[in-house]
Amino acid sequence: MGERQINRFEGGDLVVKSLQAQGVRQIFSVSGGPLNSIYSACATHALPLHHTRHEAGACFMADAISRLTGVPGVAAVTLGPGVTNTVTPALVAKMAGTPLLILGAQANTASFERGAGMSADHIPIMQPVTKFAARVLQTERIPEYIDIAFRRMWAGTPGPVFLEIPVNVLTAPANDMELPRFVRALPGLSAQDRKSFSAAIANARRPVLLLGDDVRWDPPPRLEAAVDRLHIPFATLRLARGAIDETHNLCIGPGYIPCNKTLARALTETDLVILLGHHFEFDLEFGRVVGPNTRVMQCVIDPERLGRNRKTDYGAVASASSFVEMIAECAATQIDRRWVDGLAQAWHAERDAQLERSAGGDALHPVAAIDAVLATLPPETTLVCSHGNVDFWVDARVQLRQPNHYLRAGQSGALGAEVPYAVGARFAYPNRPAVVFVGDGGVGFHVTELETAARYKRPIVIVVLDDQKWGAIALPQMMAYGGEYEMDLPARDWPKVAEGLGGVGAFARTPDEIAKAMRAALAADKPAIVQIPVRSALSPYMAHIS
Ligand SMILES: Cc1ncc(C[n+]2csc(CCOP(=O)(O)OP(=O)(O)O)c2C)c(N)n1
Ligand SMILES: [Mg+2]
Repeated sequence: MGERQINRFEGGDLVVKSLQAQGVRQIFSVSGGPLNSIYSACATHALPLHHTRHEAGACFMADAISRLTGVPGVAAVTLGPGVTNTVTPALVAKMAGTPLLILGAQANTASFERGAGMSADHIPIMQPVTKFAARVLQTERIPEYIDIAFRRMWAGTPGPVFLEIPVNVLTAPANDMELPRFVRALPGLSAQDRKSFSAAIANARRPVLLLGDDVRWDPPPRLEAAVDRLHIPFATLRLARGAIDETHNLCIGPGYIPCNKTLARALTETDLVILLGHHFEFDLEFGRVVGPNTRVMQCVIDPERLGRNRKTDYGAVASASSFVEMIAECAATQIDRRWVDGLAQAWHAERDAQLERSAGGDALHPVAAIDAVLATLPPETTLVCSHGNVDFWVDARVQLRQPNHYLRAGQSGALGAEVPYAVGARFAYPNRPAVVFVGDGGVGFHVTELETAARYKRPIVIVVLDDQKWGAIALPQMMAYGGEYEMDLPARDWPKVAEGLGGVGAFARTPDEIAKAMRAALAADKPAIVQIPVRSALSPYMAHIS
């Protein structure tokens, strides 16, 4: 980053210093003239600035920073099309419940309503895809607005916020001032709830614990010990993937019914579902499989999610950590250990059966390809997964050993987040490998961010699982309509694309070739693409929801 050439303090300095006061450690952008004040202030105040290839890429990278570090990521984008390019990542963050601050430029207020170049009416565009969208009209109020944005971002379920700052507000002279820092404070479980909840857990014979999103933003210190002591089977959902080591003997797999029959069975047979930091959402089939006489205990930080889609018998709006404190002190339980151990074994058998069924065939089955890739990865790897058919196989195969090492767009199911997420992961943790699983369709969305990875020396590895089609759409289409309509994607040379963008690449067709190609890619000091031809095999998830 170049050194600053001017000697004045203005709105852009207030933006950068306010972000730093809030704990922000870097900012993503695609260059835009009205943002020059912010760029110059980044140099003055040593806030690293990373320029990406597309505003969506910048926002997805910032979202990855939020998810992996817990400190909100920030993207600054130019006006008009710069802002509209952020609509999808804002929606993804809103649906996933991840914090993200998007700063949008705006034309000089003196030209409002005169048709200034590039200028658009951003607030009504951003309002439905954010939790808060506002315009800052006074330079001296920049720190206050950024503080409000942080408050709104963290209130209830976290999510994205948008601030628009006109260029004359950014470039007006300003005075340095004391800057606010928002600190999130969460309510604890009340004494009354502690008492009634622990009595219900002590009396349960077949409880199941589902660990969800709140656990990511408020990691409970003694979670694994509490689970061990009570011998409760658990599943991890979405942002809480890896909250406890998923190779643990009480883990019954990922918390998504469509790719986990064992979980569906557990929820049918349980007498107490403990839903921590989550609600009965789409991937839990809105709670429909939970028996009518099963009691539901739910603890969430956002009252809006309490009892949503399925009534709760024991409900609390409280922090995940205070809830885990309660279960850590629960009295001895009536737990049916045979049932619990049988569930964990059933999940292992379900996983093993996936592998057995994948044998043979010309091209590799996705499961064989995915397992071969996973076997090459160091434990500190950040894994990123897209949303095609092959990626639902990944979701079912991967066993996260630790929290905050898995990135997936989530509820929005958006293709396109995956490559920028991996680059963002490399900015969050420069020394951890970042590996993306993506189909031959999904890779086309933001593969150009591989160039950003090359430019900033953040060598990600993109694994393209290539079935030569839009498989997730094609396979169910064939089942429902007896044909495929424009679903084929011709064989393309993605390693060559990597080379053109400043990286390296290789094809791999067998487990041995995968091991070799992955080792080379992980050791390269450039970003890499490993392209693996796979056969088109409908994942249990897609089969279930189609
Ligand atoms: C932004 C966006 N556009 C379209 C879709 C719909 N969609 C879901 S999966 C899929 C096919 C993905 O193809 P590919 O990446 O090759 O993975 P495959 O399903 O073949 O394994 C499409 C088009 C989506 N999820 N997100
Ligand atoms: Mg495909």
